[in-house]
Amino acid sequence: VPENRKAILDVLKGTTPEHVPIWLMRQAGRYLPEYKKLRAEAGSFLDLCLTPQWATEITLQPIRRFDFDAAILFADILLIPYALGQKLDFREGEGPVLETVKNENDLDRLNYHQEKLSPVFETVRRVRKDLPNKTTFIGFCGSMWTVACYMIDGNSQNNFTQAKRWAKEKPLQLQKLIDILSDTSFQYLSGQIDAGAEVIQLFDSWAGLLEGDLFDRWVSEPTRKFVSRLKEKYPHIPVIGFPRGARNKYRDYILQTGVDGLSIDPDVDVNYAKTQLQKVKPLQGNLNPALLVKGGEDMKKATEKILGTLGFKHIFNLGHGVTPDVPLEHIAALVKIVRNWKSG
Ligand code: 1CP
Repeated sequence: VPENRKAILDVLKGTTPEHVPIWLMRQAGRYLPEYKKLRAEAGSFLDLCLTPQWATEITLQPIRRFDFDAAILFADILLIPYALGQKLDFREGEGPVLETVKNENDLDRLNYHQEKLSPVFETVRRVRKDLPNKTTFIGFCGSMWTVACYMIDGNSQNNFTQAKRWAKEKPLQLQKLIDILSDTSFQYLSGQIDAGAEVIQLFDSWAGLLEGDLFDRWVSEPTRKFVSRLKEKYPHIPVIGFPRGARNKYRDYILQTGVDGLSIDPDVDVNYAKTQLQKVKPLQGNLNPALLVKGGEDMKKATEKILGTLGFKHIFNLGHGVTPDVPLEHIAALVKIVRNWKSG
């Protein structure tokens, strides 16, 4: 096997990889003792994201420990609202809190300063230099709808009541915000790609809050436009979309948006995934994060079911992020099962 073949790029480009690749969403973070140590030293999560020395180290920690097929940039989807001038606070044990955007006036006051994010691009350059050749480097941002949710409601505590109200009752106002996010996220991802990101993942964590026409309008359509803009400038960079919780809309999403790969949550039935989604594009994900906590036979069986059904046109991953209570040896066991799997 040539050293510079990247299994993840193979899958996304429609070539059969040497092995089923694996990485885990939120693979950098609080389940790792070496992360917790740096987190305590840094004090603030934002400082951790915006100090290249720290962010580089944290991006590489899970690669050193588990030899995943991809590294994902250590950053956060809320850095865009931060660069737009919204006050952002990460409270210990509580998650992020943003100042809220309430009306057109607040929208007019948003002012994007990409230089606030220049440490992120420096991190990308450093990570790319230090990564093994076989490891793919994934850059990311939040999708427009999901970032809008946080900007409008401030946090996830109230189930994004206001954002859903904007979607139904204030479409012009929401469109204005979506357009701002589309322009700024495009510049931000261009910076990541120019600095060395090889694949982009769009996290649409709250896509599942919308159904039917509202999903089409605020998830699929902005994503389609955004992906086509990225493709025009960077035709060779694969894009993975993750409209978490999209249920029966996953198929519309994969048919309409132009993404190169689709990440699926644990609620998607694996046989449905094979017949209705994987026929269209390669897939990623699906293993329930709770099974990684459990480990043992249950994890093994579920993993082999996914491998046996989705085979080599799949990037192995969880259906959502790693939880902080995961035993490290379960991750090592999972990587081993996936790496050694051969189709029957
Ligand atoms: O592997 C990695 O850790 C990569 C870096 C990464 C990514 C891809 C982080 C670091 N955050 C994200 C994406 C992200 N951030 C999403 C999309 C994916 C998902 O649905 O989980 C979302 C919704 C956020 C917003 C966010 N940031 C939350 C969720 C809050 C909520 O209530 O909705 C939280 C807890 C954060 C903080 C955060 N971001 C990342 C880490 C490691 C942490 C924990 C910070 C800490 O150490 O306290």
